[in-house]
Amino acid sequence: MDHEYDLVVRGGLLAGPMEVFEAEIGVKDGVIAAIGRGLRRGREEVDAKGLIVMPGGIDPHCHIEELAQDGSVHEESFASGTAAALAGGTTSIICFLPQWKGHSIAASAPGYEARASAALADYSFHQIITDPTPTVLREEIPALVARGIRSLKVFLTYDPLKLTDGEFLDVLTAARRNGALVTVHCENYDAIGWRMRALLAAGLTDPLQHAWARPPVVEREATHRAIALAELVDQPLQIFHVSCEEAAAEIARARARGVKVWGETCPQYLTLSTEDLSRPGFEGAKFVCSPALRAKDENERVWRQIQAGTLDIVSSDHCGYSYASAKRAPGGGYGQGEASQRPDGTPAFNAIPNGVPGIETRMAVLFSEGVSKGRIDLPTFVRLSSFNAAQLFGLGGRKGTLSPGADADLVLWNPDAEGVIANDALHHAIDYTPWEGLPVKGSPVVTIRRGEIAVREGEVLARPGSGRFLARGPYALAMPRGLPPDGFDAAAYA
Ligand code: DUC
Ligand code: ZN
Ligand code: ZN
Repeated sequence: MDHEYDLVVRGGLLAGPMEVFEAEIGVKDGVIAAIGRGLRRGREEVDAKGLIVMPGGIDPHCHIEELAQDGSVHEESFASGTAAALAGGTTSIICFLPQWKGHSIAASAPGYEARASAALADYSFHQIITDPTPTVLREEIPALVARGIRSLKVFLTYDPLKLTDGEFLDVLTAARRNGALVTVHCENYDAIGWRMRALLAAGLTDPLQHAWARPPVVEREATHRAIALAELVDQPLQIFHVSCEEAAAEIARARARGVKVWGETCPQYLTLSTEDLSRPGFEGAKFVCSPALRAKDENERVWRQIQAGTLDIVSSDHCGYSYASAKRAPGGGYGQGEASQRPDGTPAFNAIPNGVPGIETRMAVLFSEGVSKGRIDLPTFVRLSSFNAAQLFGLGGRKGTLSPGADADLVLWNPDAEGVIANDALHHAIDYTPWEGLPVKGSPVVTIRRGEIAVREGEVLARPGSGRFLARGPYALAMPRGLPPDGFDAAAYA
C-alpha cells in the first residue's frame, strides 16, 4: 500500500513559538509535509496522546571534543555528546571550531570537522577567533562564511583566548563585511586577574573563590563594553551565558536604543548558586563555570529577565570535564592564571577547568523549573529551547518550527512525568551532573530527527554519523542597521 506520509504523529498537543493547538503532523522525506486533522495513515504511526509535540531542541552553545592548544581535549565526543542531546530532546547543536593563538584557522585543531561527522544530531559551528591576523580577517573568515559557518565566537577573558578591544573591533568589522553574527563571552580579564592574585595571596583557594574572583561587576563591565563596541561598528551581537541581572540590564538598555543585541542564559544560572560552589571538600569544583554561579536570590532575577524577553535563548554551555579526572587536572581547560594547588593536592579555584555538563538535562530542567512551576508558558519554552536560536543563527524556517517545509525535528514530551535527575541515567561521557537529585516534572518520551525516530523512552536508536552539517546562508538578523555613530561608517574604511 502506498502511503502519503512516511510518518504521522497523532493525538498530541502541538506547541509552537506562538501558539498551542491540537493537530496531526505528517512527515515525508524527513520534512514536515502537512499539519492538520484527519491526515491519512502514514507508513509509521506515532501515538502522541497525552503528550506535547514541540520542535526538537536547538542547543546553540556546547563544547564538544574541543581540542586545546596544550593538547588537552574535552572528554565528551561528538558521538556521546549528540546521543545525550537527542536523549534530552535536542536535535541540533552548534559547537565550536577552535583557533589557537599564533596559528591560522586552517592550522588549528586539525581534523576537528571530520570528528564531528560522527554526530547523531545535526550540527553547525561557531568559529572561535583568538588571533585576528590580516589573513584571518581578510581571507579565512570569508572562506568560512562561504562554507556556511556564519557565526564567530570571541572571548574577552581566558589566557589563551582573550581579545583586546582593538582586536574585538577588527572581528566585528570582518563579521559585518561577511554577514556573520558575533557572539561574545563577557568578563573583564584584567579585573579577574587582579582579584584572583589577591585571593591567592590571602590563601583563599577553594572553589567558592572562583565566584569571588569574578563578581557580577566584571561581567556587567565587559557586557557594557562589548555592546558599546558593537554599536560603534554597527554590527549585531549576541551575549553568551548571561548570569545576572546587572549584565542583562545592559542588554535591555541597548535594545531600548534600538541596538541589535541578544542575550543567552543557561539552566545553571536559573537553578544553581554559590551555595553549590560551597559544598564540602572539592565538591564545589563540579559547579565551577564562567561566568560564575551567583548568590541564590540571583536565580529568580535571571528568570525575570527571561520573562521580560531580554534573555531569549537558553543553551547548555555543555562542557566535558569529569569530576574524578579533568576537574582535578590543574590548568587542563578553560581557566586563568598560574596553576596552583590547595593543601590537599586538588587545584586551587583558578586552576579548575571551567564548565558544567548539561546537554541532556537542558530542556528537562528548563521545562520543569519553567513550565511546570508556572514561570513560563509553553510557547515561551519553545522560543527559548529552539525557535529563537534558529532565528538568531540563520536556521529559521528549517529548524525550531512546526511548519510545512521545515525539517521534521520533533520532541514528544510528557508534561506529567515525575522523576529525579540521576547521572546514571544520562548518556553523556561525564561522570557527574550538577543537577543530581533534582526532582523534575516533565520529560522527553520520543525524539524525532528529520523524520526518523532517534530516541524512544531513553533508548537511542539513531546511528553515529547520521547527523548532518548545517550550512547557514545570509539572513536578516545578522545584518547591520545602517546607523553608524554620526553617520560616519568607520567600518567601511577598516
Ligand atoms: N565557560 C565555561 O564555563 N566553560 C566553557 C567556556 C566558558 O566560557
Ligand atoms: Zn563562555
Ligand atoms: Zn561556552
